[in-house]
Amino acid sequence: MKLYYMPGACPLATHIVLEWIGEPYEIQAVPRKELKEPAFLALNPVGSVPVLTDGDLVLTQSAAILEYLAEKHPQAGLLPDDLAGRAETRRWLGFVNADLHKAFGLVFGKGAFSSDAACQEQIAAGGIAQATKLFAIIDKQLEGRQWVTGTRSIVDPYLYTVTRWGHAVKMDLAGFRNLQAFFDHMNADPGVKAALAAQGLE
Ligand SMILES: N[C@@H](CCC(=O)N[C@@H](CS)C(=O)NCC(=O)O)C(=O)O
Repeated sequence: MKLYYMPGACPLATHIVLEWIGEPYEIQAVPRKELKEPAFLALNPVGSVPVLTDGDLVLTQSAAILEYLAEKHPQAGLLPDDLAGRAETRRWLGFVNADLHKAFGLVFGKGAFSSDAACQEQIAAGGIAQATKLFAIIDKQLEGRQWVTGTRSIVDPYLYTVTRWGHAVKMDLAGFRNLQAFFDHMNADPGVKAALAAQGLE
């Protein structure tokens, strides 16, 4: 199994899950400029990471990759056995992948929407405002819970990754006590530490 990634970007979620699973895997950093070159586009025509290969299987899209890994390695307990538990996990995975991650797309990808600097700043500010609203919702969900759904799942590494972005862009997250406690315990997790170290992050 091989994970293609850029340091600190969304494949960090998959990387942490691979650590939690504990089976052998390889990682391959992809320089940003190579994402749009033919060799990488043959793996993912969108030109983005993550890509996970497993034998002949070439998988893209974080949600699909995370669910694939959880289903391939049920012993890791990262996707519940029961229907309602799986639905709840997918609900929060969708929230982080399709809502929170997308809000940060406006911040990191503001240049794709306008060439005007003032307009770009407005787009980024809109992304931060949206991310703040969404962090408030997940902070409430984390009240009394160590993990987003109550038990450790594929959602947690993804929320951790996106929360790192919030800190990286200097969002004021101090008011989100539960999110901060979640972030602190994830930072202390051996699998998280191993993935960060392998990506050259602190
Ligand atoms: N929908 C995709 C989004 C992947 C994505 O946004 N990847 C970013 C890194 S977090 C990327 O590769 N950006 C580089 C680019 O699009 O040029 C997923 O869920 O995996």
